[in-house]
Amino acid sequence: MKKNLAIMFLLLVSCAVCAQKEIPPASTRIEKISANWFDRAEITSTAPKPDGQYTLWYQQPAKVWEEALPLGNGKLGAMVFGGVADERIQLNESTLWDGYPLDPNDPSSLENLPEVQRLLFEGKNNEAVKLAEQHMMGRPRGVKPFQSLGELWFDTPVMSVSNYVRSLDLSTAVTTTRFTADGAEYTREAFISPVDQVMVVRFTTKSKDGISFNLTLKRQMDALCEAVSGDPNSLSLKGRVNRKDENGNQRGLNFAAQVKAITKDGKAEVADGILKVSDAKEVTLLISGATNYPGLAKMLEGADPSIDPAAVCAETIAKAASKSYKKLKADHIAEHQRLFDRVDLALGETADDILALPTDQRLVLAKEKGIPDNGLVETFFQYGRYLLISSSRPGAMPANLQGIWAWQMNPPWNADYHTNINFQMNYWPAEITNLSELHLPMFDLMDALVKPGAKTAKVLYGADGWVVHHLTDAWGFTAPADGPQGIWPMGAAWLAQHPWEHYAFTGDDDFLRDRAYPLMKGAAEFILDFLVEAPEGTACPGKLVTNPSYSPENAFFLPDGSTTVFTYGATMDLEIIYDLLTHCIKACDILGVDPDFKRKCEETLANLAPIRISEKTGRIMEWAEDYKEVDPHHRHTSHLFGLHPGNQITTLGTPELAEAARKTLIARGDDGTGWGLAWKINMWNRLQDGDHAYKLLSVLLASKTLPNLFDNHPPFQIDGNFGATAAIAEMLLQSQSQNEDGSYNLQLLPSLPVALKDGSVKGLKARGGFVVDMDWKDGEVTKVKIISENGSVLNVSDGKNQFQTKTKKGQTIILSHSLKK
Ligand code: FUC
Repeated sequence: MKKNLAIMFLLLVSCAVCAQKEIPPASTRIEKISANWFDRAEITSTAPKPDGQYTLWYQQPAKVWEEALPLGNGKLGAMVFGGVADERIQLNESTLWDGYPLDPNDPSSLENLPEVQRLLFEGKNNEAVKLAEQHMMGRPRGVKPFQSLGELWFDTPVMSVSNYVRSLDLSTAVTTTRFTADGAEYTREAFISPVDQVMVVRFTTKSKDGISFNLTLKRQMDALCEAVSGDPNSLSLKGRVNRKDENGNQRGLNFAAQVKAITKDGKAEVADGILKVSDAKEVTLLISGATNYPGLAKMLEGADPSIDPAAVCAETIAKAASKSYKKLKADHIAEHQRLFDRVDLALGETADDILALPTDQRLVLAKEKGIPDNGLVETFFQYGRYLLISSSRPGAMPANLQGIWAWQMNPPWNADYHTNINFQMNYWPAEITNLSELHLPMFDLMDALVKPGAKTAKVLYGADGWVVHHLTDAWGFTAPADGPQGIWPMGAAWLAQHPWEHYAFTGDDDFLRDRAYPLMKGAAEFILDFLVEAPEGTACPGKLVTNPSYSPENAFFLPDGSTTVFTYGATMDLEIIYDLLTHCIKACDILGVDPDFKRKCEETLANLAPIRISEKTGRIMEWAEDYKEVDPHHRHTSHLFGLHPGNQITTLGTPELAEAARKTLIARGDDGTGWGLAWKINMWNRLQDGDHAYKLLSVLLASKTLPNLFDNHPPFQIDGNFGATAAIAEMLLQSQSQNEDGSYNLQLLPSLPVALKDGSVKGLKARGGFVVDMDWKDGEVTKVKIISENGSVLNVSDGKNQFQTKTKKGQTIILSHSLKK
C-alpha cells in the first residue's frame, strides 16, 4: 500500500514537472491572454523589505493581474508582474476606447414624458417603467469599453533564483524586481515618465553572463506585432479597433505601441515578431503607446485620420532615447515628487516585526486581526494619491472605473465613467490631499459633455442646459443606458459639485468665472426646466420634484407588494439639486452676475420638496413616499448624499436629520462593496464618529482590498481606493462648513478614531486655500501650522477650542495645544 502511494506520488510529481516543462517561454506563448500568468522560474526568497516608508513589496511574482503593480502617467499605464524567467507587462493607453460618437437620443421621448410623469404621480410606477423603457432609453442602450492596449511578454534564460523581491515605491513611482542567480544580482526597474511620455524598463546585472531575453508585443485582437523597418532594436504593435457604424463604415480607433531596446554591448535583432537581445551588459527598454483619438475637446468628431499612432510612438521614443537613463529617471522622479511629496502621513508606531512583512502578508494579518496596522493605513492612504497621480494628469483623460488599468477587451462595466457615484468618488481626494490640478481632466470631460448633454436635454426632456445620465464614455454618450435605472438625469448636476469644490479649495476666481460657473449654470438650467410641481394626492403637493426619478440603484415595494425602481422626487435628487442651486447662488454673488437666474434658483430652492424622516423607522426616507426598500443593505446610500458629499445634513445645523442619517447608516450595515464601504466611511466621518468610520475602513482593508492594494468591488474597481483616501483625510481635517461672510471653518481631527490617536500629517488642504500640517497625541492636537494661500479669514477648531484671525496671502500661522498662539 505504502509502495503504491509512493509510486502515485512520484507520478503526480513528474506529471506536474512535465506540465511545467510544456509551458513555453513567454515570447512564444500562443495562449489566450487572461488575468493569469505563469513564470517558469524556481523562486525562493527571504529578502528583506526594500527602503521607503510607502513601499508595496512582495517575495514572489504576480500570478494574476490583480497582484501586479501599477505604473502610469495619466496617458500610459502598465501593470508589472515582476516575473523572472517569464515577465509580463500589460499596457494601457488612456484614450483607447472602442466605439465612436453617435446620436443616442430617442426623439419619441418628449411626447411620452408627460404620460410617464402622470403615471408616476398616480402610483402606476411599473406602467411608467414600461413606457419610459420604450421611449426614453439611449439607442444603443450602452457604451463601448475602454480596452487594453496590449502586452509585452518576455523570457530570459534565468530559471532559478533566490532573494527575490519586487516592489513599488510610491514616493518615486518606480517598480523594482531584484533577485540573485548563480551568485549574481539582477535588477529591473520600471517607471512611466510624465515628462518624456515613455515607459522605461532598465535591466542591470553583475553577472558576467550579462542580459539576454526574447520579447514580443501582443494583444487579444485587432493587432499585429511587426519589426520596425531600419531599426533592429525595435518592435511595434499596430491595429485598429474593429468597430463599424450602421452603414458598415469602419469607425474604430487606430492604435500602436512600440518598444525599443537600447543595449550596452551585446546584440539585438528582430525575427518573426520577436526582439532578441543577447549578452548585453545593460538594457533599457523604451515603450510608448498612442491612438488617433481626437482629444476630449474634439471627441464628437471621432477618430482623427491625420494622426498616425505608430509615427507618434516612434517620435516619442526617439526623443526619449536622446536622454540618458539617469536623466530620464531623475526627471520622472522630480515630476512625481512635485505632487506626491506635498502630503506626508505618520500614524503612530507600527511594530518592527509588522513593518518587516511583505504587503500581501500585512493584508492577511489585517484580516486575521480584524484591523489593519497603522503603517498599512498610511500606505493605503498614499496609494490613493499615487493612483490619482498615475491615472489623471492635466491634458489627459480622467480616471475611469479602473483608473487607467484594464487588461481586457471588455472590462467590467466597460471601465467607463459611471456618474451616479463612481466617477465622482474618483475625485474626492483631489482637493483635500493637495492634488488640485489632477481634478482638471474631470472638468475637461465635463466641458466636452456640454454639447451632447444639451442635445439630450432638449430631445428627451425639452429642457435647456445639459444633462448626463448614470454613465458616459469617451465619445459623449449622455442618454440613459442599461435599463430603466439608467433614466437618471442627475449626472451633470452631481458632476457640477466638483468645479465648485475646486474653486472652494483654490479660491481661483478666474476658474470660477470661466469654467466652474458655466458648467454649474448649464447643469442648473436643465434642473430648473426638469422640475415639476407635485399634484394633489402625492406625498408633497405643490412642491417641486423630479419626475421620473430613481434612487441609485435601489428598488422598493409598492403597496400591492410588487417591486419597482421608478418614482418621483427621490431624496437623492432633491439633495443634489439643493447642493447645485446653493452653489450657483453663491457663485452669482461672488461673480456679480445673472440676478434673474439667481432669483430663479432661490425661488426653486424655497419650493423644493424637503428631505424627510420616516415616521416608521426614524431614518431618512429614500423616496418621496415611505416605501420599504427591497435590499435593506443596498450598496448605494444615495439618500445620504446630503450628508456626504453634500453638506445639507450636519450634526450642528440639522441635528434631527443627522440623527436620522445615523439610523440610516446603521440599518444599511457595516459591509458592502469596496466603494460602498468607502462612501459610508466618509459619511461616518461627517457624523464625526471616527471609530465607526475606522471599523468600516478595517472591513475595507481586510476583505475588499486585493494583494496589490487595488480596491475590490469585487471585481477590481478603483473608486474604493480614492474614496478611502479621501475618508482618511477627512478623519483628520474637514472644512465643508461655511459662514455668512464666506469663510470656512477648519475642523481639526473631527472624526479621529481611537486607533489613530497619535500621529502627524503634513500638507492637507482645506477650503479657503489653507495648507495644514498638524501633530496630535492622545487624540488632541499638539501643534498646527497653517499656511494661508489666499489671505482668507481663518476659523479653526479642534472640537473644544476655537481660533480666528484675518490672514494675509502667504502667511503662516502656528498654534500649539488648545489652539494657543
Ligand atoms: C454602479 C454600482 C455597481 C458598480 C457600477 C460600476 O452601477 O451600483 O456596484 O460599481 O456602478
